[in-house]
Amino acid sequence: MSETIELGVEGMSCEGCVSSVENALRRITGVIDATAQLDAKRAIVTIDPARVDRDALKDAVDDAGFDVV
Ligand SMILES: [Cu+2]
Repeated sequence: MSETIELGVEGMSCEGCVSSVENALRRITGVIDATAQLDAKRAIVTIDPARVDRDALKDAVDDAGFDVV
């Protein structure tokens, strides 16, 4: 089973930032896929809801240098 969630992400200014956010999210256990969108200032994350600690998503984005809003 999977679920798609949307995170508002502040601070992305180029495609490098987009990749950083995507890579940070994809490393988390239970994340199936992550796509960040520069213009929309968000990340679309497909997760296995039974395995993902949602706080870990926010922490990973924070640690990569961006803010979840
Ligand atoms: Cu950048």
